[in-house]
Amino acid sequence: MNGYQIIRLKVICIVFTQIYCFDNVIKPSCQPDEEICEFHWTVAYFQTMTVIPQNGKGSRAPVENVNGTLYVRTNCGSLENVREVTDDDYFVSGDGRLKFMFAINDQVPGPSIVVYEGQQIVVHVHNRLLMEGVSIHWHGLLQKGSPFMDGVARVTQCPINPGETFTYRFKALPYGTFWYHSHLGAQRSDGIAGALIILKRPQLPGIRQCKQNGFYFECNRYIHTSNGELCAGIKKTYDGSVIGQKGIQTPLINAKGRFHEPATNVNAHYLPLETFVITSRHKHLFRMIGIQSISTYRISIDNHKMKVLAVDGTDIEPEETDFVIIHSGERFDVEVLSNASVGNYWIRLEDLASQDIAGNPIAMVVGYGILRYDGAPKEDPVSSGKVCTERKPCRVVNCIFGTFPADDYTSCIPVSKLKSKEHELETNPVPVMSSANDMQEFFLSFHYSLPEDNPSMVVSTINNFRMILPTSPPMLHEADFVPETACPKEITTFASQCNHILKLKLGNVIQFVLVNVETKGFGRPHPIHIHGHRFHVMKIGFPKYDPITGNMTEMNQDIICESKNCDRARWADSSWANGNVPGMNTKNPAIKDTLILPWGAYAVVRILADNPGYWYMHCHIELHNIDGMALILQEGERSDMPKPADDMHFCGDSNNNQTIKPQIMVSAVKTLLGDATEKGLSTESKVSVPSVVGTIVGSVVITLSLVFNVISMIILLRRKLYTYHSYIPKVKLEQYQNEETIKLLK
Ligand SMILES: [Cu+2]
Repeated sequence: MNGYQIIRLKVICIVFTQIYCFDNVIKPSCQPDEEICEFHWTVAYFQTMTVIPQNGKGSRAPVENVNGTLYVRTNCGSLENVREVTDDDYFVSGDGRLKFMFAINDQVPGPSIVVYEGQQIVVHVHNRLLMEGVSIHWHGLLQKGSPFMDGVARVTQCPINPGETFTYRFKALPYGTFWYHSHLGAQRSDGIAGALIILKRPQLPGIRQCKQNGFYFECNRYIHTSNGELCAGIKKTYDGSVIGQKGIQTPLINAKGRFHEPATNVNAHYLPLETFVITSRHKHLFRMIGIQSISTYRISIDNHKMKVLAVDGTDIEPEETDFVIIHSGERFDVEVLSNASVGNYWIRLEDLASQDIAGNPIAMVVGYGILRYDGAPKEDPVSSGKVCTERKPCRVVNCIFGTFPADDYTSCIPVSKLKSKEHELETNPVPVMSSANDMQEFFLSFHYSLPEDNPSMVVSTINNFRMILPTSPPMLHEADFVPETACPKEITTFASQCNHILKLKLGNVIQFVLVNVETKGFGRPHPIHIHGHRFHVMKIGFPKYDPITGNMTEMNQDIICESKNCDRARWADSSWANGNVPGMNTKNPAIKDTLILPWGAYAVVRILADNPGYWYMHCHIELHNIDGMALILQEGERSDMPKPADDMHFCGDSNNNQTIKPQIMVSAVKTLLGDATEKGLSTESKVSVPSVVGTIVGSVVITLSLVFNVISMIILLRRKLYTYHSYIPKVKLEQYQNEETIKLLK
């Protein structure tokens, strides 16, 4: 079918380790000459370690380990009726423990979208959950002209409620490695996420052409409860910042891993690991995507070096390295030359939590994948990890701190040292301000804070504001959004819970100074993500470290903080204002959409305000985002922004609308009905004289109010003051308004 793509599951597997038939080789979803690439998705509940019946019908059956062999339990009440798992069985193993998750089309990772630059992506998302709403964000896509398709529930759209279908339509721009994920709760790391690869057009001259599209390499972590449940705070990394979480967490590649219990040293060796089969003496591209909720992974491949070619979808001058660190939301395109002996090699994902809370060294949790040369036996590798010595030190790209301990013999290449390719800067030049009048500078401090109503706990904030999402999406309003709860102007001791909105003037150069001066004991790196833009990483100002231990000893002093957590800040040297910060790379900085902000550091990033819309900006650690470490950028006036699609419906506090809209009447009727119900007017079991009288009175009130509303609208229509908003669902009109009203509105 033209322009229509059906995802097909490959159900024939060759080896045991490929029981879950996620094909890690990237293949285009549509042909280059097709204009539209269309997908149909259903979001539903999902369980790992359960087999989907081979004919696709009927109940799932649990998969269990019996003495190192996997069995399908065909009878839920008994272990007697079992059969061995075969290559035809399709199941998601996770780390071997059953877990209740979410999934799109029963796939984890979610179905991949692989399109060509400029194609229109159409995704119909049907929510078959029973209780939860969902929305899908297309991480890294600019959404120019389509900000209402950005997929942030309560910012750019209403959640897609159970039973509803929402259609996303947007251009596949720019090219590169991107991904998509749910933007509600912890659904992202609990299953609703996948790769979105935009391929360069084959005929583009002068830029890197991929002979192969590469492999999916989607990193996630697996915990045995919801990713929204655990508390942070019992493990630390080299600089002393807190990066661990309680509980078992298995790093996964493409949803595969092996549960390891340190206390008993039990390793689930019988489970499949993601295996990348490569040919010898070729270059192979791995598109690494950080789906994980909170963990920071250091990735390496035994006996192989890596060459980083792109960060967050943007080409950089290649950087050879032994390790790449990836945090939540980031992507790295990495090239590997297969120049080792034919064999199997471990791919390692090390969780960088290296110390307990007291600072004592602990073994890092490691997840594994397999790099298998064509012709090598289908068995686990026996290779050894990297050894870094004084004579042969290692390199790591994208540090979460400034330096490793001296005896690690590892040097950091921070993102601020990476250089963009020239063609990237031609299409996305470094924003430069001509005067102080065409720039805005915002200091944003990411930290934990105490809420006034419960000072015994900490909450996640930016500038001491804990983001409360609006009840109605600003992107769907006709006029400028008025915060339902405005943030205070003065510095407050406790966190303020409010709609944190920053207004950007269209055409301005925007310089964000991201600050992380968290109190010792709470400090941790935050991966900061901006929607609707790719920013230039002008500078990262690191703190001071102990060169022997790597511990952070003094926060960076370039910034003066007006409060303990830098909620109001300025440059220590006033001559640095107006964009004159020394040490910035103004020539060829890396361009990203998600950046690790190390503890004790600041980062200077720039965008050009050229994309009118409401854009979310937040820490990409799932718990921090849920907890309020977020804000909304209002870019331009509402009149500068595109109008929402016709079929987008409205939700939330309609009183915020500054034009008269049908929802106001809907709300009024709902309120009246609600009041009547509360007073027992419609409760059958409470029939009494007063209630009968109340029912009559209530009915009269409702009838009069409906008549009043109809008359009001007729008057308003005649005065041409009434605006009909086509994105209000008809079902609401039909449900709450009489025929005459509907006729008038049509
Ligand atoms: Cu964070």
